[in-house]
Amino acid sequence: MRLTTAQALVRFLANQWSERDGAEHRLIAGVLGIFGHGNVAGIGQALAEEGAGTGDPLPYYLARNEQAMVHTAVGYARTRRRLSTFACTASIGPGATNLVTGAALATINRLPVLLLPGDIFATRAAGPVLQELEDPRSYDVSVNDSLRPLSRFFDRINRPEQLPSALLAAMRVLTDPAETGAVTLALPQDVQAEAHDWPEELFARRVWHVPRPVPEPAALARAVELLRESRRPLIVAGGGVKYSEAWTELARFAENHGVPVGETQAGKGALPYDHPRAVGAIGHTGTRAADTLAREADLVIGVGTRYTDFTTASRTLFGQARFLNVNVTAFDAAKNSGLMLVADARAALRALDEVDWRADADWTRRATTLATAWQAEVGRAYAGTELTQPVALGIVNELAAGGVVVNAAGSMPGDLHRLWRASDPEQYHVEYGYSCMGYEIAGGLGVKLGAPEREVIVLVGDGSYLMMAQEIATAVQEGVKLVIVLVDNQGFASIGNLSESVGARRLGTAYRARGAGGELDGAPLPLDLAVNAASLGADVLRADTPESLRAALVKAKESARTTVVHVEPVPGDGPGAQAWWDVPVAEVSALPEARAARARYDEAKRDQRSYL
Ligand SMILES: Cc1ncc(C[n+]2csc(CCOP(=O)(O)OP(=O)(O)O)c2C)c(N)n1
Ligand SMILES: [Mg+2]
Repeated sequence: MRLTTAQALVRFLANQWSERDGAEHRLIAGVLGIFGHGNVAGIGQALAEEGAGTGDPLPYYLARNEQAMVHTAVGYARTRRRLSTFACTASIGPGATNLVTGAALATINRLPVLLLPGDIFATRAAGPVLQELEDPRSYDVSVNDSLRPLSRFFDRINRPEQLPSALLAAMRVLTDPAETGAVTLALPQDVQAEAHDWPEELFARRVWHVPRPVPEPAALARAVELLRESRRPLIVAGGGVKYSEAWTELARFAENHGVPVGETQAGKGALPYDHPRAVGAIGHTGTRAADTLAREADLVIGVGTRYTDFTTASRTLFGQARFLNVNVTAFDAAKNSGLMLVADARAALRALDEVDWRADADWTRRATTLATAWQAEVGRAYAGTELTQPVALGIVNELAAGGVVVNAAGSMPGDLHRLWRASDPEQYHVEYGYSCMGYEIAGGLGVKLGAPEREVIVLVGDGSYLMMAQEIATAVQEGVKLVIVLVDNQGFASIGNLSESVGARRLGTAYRARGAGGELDGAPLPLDLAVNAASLGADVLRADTPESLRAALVKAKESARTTVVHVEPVPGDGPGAQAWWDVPVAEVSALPEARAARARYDEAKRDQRSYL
């Protein structure tokens, strides 16, 4: 079959399916893109020829920023439990390098995305091409090589003949739960347009079976032994529980064996907040219940977690525990010198559930008491007559039943992790692997594309909004409705507080004009982000009291259009961090507050463990 390389690529992608538990899904749901000379005549032409409307196998979505389109693909892939994703086509040069942050985010979060940056001439016939970065040491380098360390598979298609094997490898990695992440096929613009005779079989319908690896019997036997020795076990539920859709097995295991369950950001909602074994968020942004138990536990059963410093409170939690790590990747299962149970979360929890063993009844009871006390604290933080951030989150929480809340960076992820009452496993979507400012709206668009039946409520700080709000235009273009709650506190509340705590005097963390003395401490900037949102095509409502926020959210939910609710919260915090986070402080300084911060730091650092 004689087609261009780009036409063959598009036709191949339209015929790829994933399968797990007997259900098939389109592996590539569509193509997000921005055209330029590196892709318009290749992929652009191919999509136009194959048909790229919503009724076609590969609908095309015009995005506003290449980084944002990776966020959209990630939001979609996470919502679809990694069984389906988008391809992202970018032009040469800046279009391609704009993918970099998105690629890192996808790989860190173990979420599949297919990146298709245009690349410089394979023939080198007309180099240097517009936007080409030349490396004097080699012509075999382009800016796309910056995607190599961020991609779980990277290939450059310098000849059409290379395409089939590259495509098969790309699909394998996208659908492998242990390997998945960003997958990049760099596409020289001349090769995209080049014709070739392809074997018909390349375009056959192909189904990629997503495995559920079972635990190896010997490893399972070792795990059972470890369980039997434990009296005070604690589960850390991570994103792997959700990707595996293992929440029923998690609940059953926790119930049958009396094991309390703490949750990471990616795992939050694995159990409903009021499940008798749920103790809520764990780690630096954890609940007092989970963090207290973490300090006393004799066994931590990590399920699908990669144990970031937020989860371990920079290795100051779990001081008395041994680790049993259920993970589909050996890399994560081996962390903290844990006993490795390399397996799918659902398969492993089913196997472990067979064991005749229970936690001490006192331990299980104590977990319940602590969790109940924490819920009372959440109730107090959510109640209030003034519109503080926790009160605003409480109102969103109350009105988000059956929906999804989306967030990523700033002061809200911590508050959400500690406070949010997740009623079902789909409800909580906080990107905290990369905690990337700007993920919120673009990622929320992907969430909504993945779960159109759900109300998607995006929470975004003003800092994040200013970094990447433009996908509101894409949502409007697609008639995809988002409710966006823009929490405007005129700067970086999170980093402002962090700055103060490390002796950095809040430098450069508030949105202020340069003042008379030459510092960034002048008048507040005259920004009106509500007007900005309206200019992108959203409906806009403003709220400054709990009542007006509730009314605005009700109205936004009733509307069919993307609506931004602009909130300026009054100062007021909920419960703060219950465990430490290691952010190194200046060892010498002339500033007294920095010296005091260093003294506090040295003190806290003593609790850090090696987990060897
Ligand atoms: C792309 C990116 N740059 C920088 C950071 C570091 N950072 C984390 S939170 C934050 C401020 C966020 O401000 P805003 O969205 O207004 O949230 P707030 O802290 O005010 O709640 C910054 C700069 C980041 N997470 N992502
Ligand atoms: Mg802010």
